[in-house]
Amino acid sequence: MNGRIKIIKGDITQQITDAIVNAANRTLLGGGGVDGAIHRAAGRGLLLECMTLNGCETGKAKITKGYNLKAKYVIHTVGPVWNGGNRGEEKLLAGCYHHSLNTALEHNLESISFPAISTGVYGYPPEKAVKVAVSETVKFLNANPDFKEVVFVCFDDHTYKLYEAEMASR
Ligand code: AR6
Repeated sequence: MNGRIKIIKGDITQQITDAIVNAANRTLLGGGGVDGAIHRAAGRGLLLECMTLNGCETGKAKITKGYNLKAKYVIHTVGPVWNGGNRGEEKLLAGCYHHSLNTALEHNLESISFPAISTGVYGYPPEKAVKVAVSETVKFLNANPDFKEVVFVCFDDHTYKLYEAEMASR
């Protein structure tokens, strides 16, 4: 991948990529975790724009401006709630990465930061989620050689180590 995938420990609201991805819910009207942090940092303009979007289906993505964030855009995606793994969770999570990356591309963006979608409140096992995240990202970067950078922003050491191990295994 020639250094186009970065894994860092940190806070997604501080990233300076063209877009940051929000692990939202279907209403797109805010919540806890990453969603709460992004809305707090972006300010009320973000909520007002989200109110015009009519929500978002699980596994899909919608884009807004970044308002007070360092990133110019927020791509909101809705991860699946983990229900044991036999309810199409993997395909839906792959859809989150696929649609977020393609939304960035459609808007001529070149860099994007992802949180570990669904691995918090939604309960997706992180060791399974990182495999989906990395595999969709590698597929996308292979198909789009001009896309500059995908950053996986990890909130804790455990998630960070899982991404490192997944990348090392490829
Ligand atoms: N920067 C980076 N990662 C973070 C941050 C941050 N500031 N804060 C938390 N994480 P979650 P989900 C990590 O729960 O599971 C919301 O209420 C966190 O440690 O934010 O997709 C929405 O409105 C975890 O590893 O998202 C939905 O209702 C990961 O980000 C629901 O939660 C995702 O945790 C979505 O749940």
